[in-house]
Amino acid sequence: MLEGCTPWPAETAARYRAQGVWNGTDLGSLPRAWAARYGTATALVAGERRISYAEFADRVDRRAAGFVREGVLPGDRIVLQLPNVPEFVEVAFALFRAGAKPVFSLTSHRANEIRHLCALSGASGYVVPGVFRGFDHTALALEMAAELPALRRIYAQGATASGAVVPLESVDADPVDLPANDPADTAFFLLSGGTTALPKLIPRTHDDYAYQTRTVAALSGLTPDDVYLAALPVEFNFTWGCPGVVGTLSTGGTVVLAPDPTADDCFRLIERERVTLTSVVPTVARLWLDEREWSDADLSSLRTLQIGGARLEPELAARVGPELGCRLQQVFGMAEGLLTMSRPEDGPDSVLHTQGRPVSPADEVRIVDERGDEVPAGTTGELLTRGPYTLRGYYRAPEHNARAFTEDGFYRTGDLASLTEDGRLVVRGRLKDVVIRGGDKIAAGEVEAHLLACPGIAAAAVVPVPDEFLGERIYAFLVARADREEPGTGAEAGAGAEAATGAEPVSPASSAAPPALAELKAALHARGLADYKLPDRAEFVTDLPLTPLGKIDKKVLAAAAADPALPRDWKPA
Ligand code: OOB
Repeated sequence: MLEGCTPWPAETAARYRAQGVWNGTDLGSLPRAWAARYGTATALVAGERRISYAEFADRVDRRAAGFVREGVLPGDRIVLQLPNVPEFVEVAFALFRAGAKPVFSLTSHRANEIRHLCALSGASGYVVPGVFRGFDHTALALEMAAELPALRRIYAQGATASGAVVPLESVDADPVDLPANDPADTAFFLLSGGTTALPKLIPRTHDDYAYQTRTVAALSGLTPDDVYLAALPVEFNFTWGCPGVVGTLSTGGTVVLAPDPTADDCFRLIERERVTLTSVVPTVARLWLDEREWSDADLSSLRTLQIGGARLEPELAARVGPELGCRLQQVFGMAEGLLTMSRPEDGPDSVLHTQGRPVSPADEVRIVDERGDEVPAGTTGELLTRGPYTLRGYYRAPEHNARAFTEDGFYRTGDLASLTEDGRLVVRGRLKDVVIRGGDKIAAGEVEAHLLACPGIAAAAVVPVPDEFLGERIYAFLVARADREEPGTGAEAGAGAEAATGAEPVSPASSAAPPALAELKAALHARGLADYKLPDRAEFVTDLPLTPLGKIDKKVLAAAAADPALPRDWKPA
């Protein structure tokens, strides 16, 4: 296994193999195997392009040979940042074929995230979409290559060759013989939604991901007649493999790539391609339901709408069947592994009010109290899990791993949940310090670190605030530096805050009113933070409330964010 990844214990791995849970699949070999079975059937649709299974396998073979010619070696990490285009799928499988490990990045990632992903993974290559939605990814990639000596090649769509930049279209060569991958080895990296200031990388092995996609495809009853719409970004585990792109291709169905999840685009695609299955986050589901009233698109082909990634309100869940005319499947999942889903045979009450059962009989789920003791059904506690497709350690993160896993290998999800008597999961909340904004995960600590680096900020705490459309928005409580005037509170309180946080005294040149939200957003944007992480609201306070242990009391702050009428005169404990 790639150095820096944590294997399953030998006995556990042997058991999964003996049970046929892991069946020795090499993801890089799949396109050829699929082509042999499904040949001329349509594998991928994007706009007017239709790619058959045979063509897809040929393109993967040629690209894999192209990457090898560029010097890509087995074990190399390559950051992959492309939108929902066939090239994403081709490049991912070509890299699997070549034994290289793609690191899936979001197209919204900017310098802050990319620098970290490239540095942490030690990436030797970075695949970018050239200019996408007005942003010049090639220019950013060149900046990164100048900073990071290991980053030797930028593969850019639509670029001309120069220096480190290789046009992605030229990564193409006559197929060569390539060695098979060890199925137990890491195939690619997903990104963690994060709890810490910096995102973590999740190694997914050939065997574990093949098992996940196979299991979910079977559970969803997929057949070669199914048409899956990739409405959310393909690099999201939900879209890539629950059953998503990989599960659909594994069963001979057709994957339709949507440029974005808007109702306009997706309804048109559902009608035109006779889509049977798609997956969205609750925010998108709400947009679709609201748009449905105004649309005369024929959605009758749609059999199942999977909704997951964030809390789904039962009221919204109840609208899916009657208003979209399809079955709702609740999905609770994580890039780290564990997936729970409602099943076709589940009764309406369970589908509306629970997140279903784990997808594999080999999934182990525990709900524990603060002491780590298991709690009875119906009681809320932290969800811990281990199983054949749940990671045993983040990549190159030994210290974090020591906290994120129990001694016996259970992953501490940071989610609060309970189990029903019949083993269904009900997600109740979170322990982890994350904002889930329309399905995007934002680690509070990451935003706080950037806020603290902005001029005029002495202390920062980021909390979620409930929002009708996005589920949650990002709310930042800020303490201005002493030399900044604070509206309505004066400089005295600021001085107290400075003492509390140990902020450096600043030069008189910076004495001014605290920065406005727009100014802060501009400063964070200039620091290279992805836009979806920018605070939606910022409020200046004189102090941050503390728990008896001296930590910032985020419960108090979250309550205050949700209710402007609550007093802000908390005293540090
Ligand atoms: C999915 O994956 P991630 O890695 O972006 O986020 C995982 C976290 C979970 O730990 C939980 O906090 C939250 O997202 N979450 C949900 C949820 N599904 C995920 N919270 C409440 N209700 C749900 N149904 O989000 C993901 C990966 C694969 C499939 C589906 C979602």
